[in-house]
Amino acid sequence: MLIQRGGLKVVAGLGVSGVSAVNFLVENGYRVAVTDSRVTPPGCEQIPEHIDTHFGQLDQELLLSAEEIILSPGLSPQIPEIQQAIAQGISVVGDIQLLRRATDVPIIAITGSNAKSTVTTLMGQMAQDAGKKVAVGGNLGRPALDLLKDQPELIILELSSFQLEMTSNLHAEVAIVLNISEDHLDRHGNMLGYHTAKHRIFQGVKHVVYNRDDSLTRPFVPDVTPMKSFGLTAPDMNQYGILTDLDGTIWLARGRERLIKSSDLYIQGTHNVANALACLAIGEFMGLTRESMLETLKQFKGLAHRCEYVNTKAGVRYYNDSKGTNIGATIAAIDGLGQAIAAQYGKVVLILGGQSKGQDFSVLKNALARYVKHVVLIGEDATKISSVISDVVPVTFANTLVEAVQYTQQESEPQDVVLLSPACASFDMFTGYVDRGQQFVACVEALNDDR
Ligand code: UMA
Ligand code: ADP
Repeated sequence: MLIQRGGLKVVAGLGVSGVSAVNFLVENGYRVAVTDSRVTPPGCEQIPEHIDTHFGQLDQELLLSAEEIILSPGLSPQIPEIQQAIAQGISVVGDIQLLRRATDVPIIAITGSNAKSTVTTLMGQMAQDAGKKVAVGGNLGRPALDLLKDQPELIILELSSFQLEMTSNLHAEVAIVLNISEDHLDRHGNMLGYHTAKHRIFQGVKHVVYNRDDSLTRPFVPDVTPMKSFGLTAPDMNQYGILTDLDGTIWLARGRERLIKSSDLYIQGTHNVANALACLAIGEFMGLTRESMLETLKQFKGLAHRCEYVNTKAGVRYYNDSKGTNIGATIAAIDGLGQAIAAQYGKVVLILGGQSKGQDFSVLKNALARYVKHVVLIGEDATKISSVISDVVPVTFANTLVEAVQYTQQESEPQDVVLLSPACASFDMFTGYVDRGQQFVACVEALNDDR
């Protein structure tokens, strides 16, 4: 029997991270109650039966009786129930804060508007291949507190702006903001709010990696904090970047030293070169051997639905980038694939559209004009998007994804690639980006192999 510790911990919002927080607190002898606005919140069957639960709405009285509130990343701290608790001096934290308090194990902390999951997974693979006992999770899916069960010597976390908003003094061994472009402004109010949340990752950081192509990623930390940069330019001494031979061969490089050809990476596209460079810089701070990291880069196959090669039909290659849910991601996909096929005079035929989340699509025009020969639009904001882009690229409307894929076959020739990278949320037509990607793959597989 554990001794009860301290006052009441109230977990606000169940779901995957709420369940892990409840179970962690119970196992550590705290008095715990849970509240969630949903009548049957996900995971309610995964917490001990004796726990006091208040479902159907957030219970204000319970929240005000807490010594501390553990807030789900799915709930904004700005909601009145939480603001009232804060006004009464009650501490409000997230699951990442509980993790930091619970362990001294070094944390590698990764955030950004795009590429978080890819870089976190690749970094985890590099650490594992180099012989580290590593646990990988956070926003990636496996909740942070569950990672302690592995008794790791190293924790690698993908962190969202929602999680960082609730985290102070993370004291990460290495922290990185990969890139910053518009996203989640509905939650953070404006870019400043979003940027401020992301940069909380650097509080107390021991080593920093930043993206020198994106000035918003560089933190203001004490001068003594060791820093490394990565970028898609020739690197200064001890920094990571690219060097290009006269014959056009691109090398990932550290200073003047050529490390690996970009064509030897399994994951392709310029954005993935940036992702690989970020991992090499983080890995150097972690003391991973270079040979081992380069070997991992040759093997790592990337994640599903991120610029993933699907199949070749009638000589045309099809790519699934269903996780391209904002304009920043779609630009990276178009530029990455577009540059790769430009030498053979190939162009991109793009499927775009869905719920546009109020983004400014004029930002896409440069990439469209340069690399895209035709756009097939789907989803509820198709007309709105067309009105912004149709002066730079021919546009066709499709009612279904099946229809869209058939149009792309008509519009493409063997040197071209077809890319699904919608720059939009999917919930108007699909259950999520995974469903959208799987349906795209099925449509491609169903195409005739000849014209
Ligand atoms: N919700 C309610 N009432 C509540 C609590 C939550 O309606 O009382 C709703 C919220 O509107 C929210 C939704 O439930 O949108 C999801 O919250 P959840 O409780 O289901 O969340 P978890 O299952 O705990 O998942 C969370 C992260 N979800 C969010 O940040 C929204 C997961 O990231 C993360 O993998 C998981 O913790 C483990 O750490 C997902 C995500 O979409 C993948 N993240 C965003 C992103 O990547 O863009 C930030
Ligand atoms: P996140 O976890 O931040 O959403 P993912 O690794 O899941 O990141 O990738 C999301 C989207 O971003 C995908 O469409 C992917 O192709 C794109 N992407 C990957 N790397 C980059 C990058 N370096 N810059 C911009 N977009 C990228």
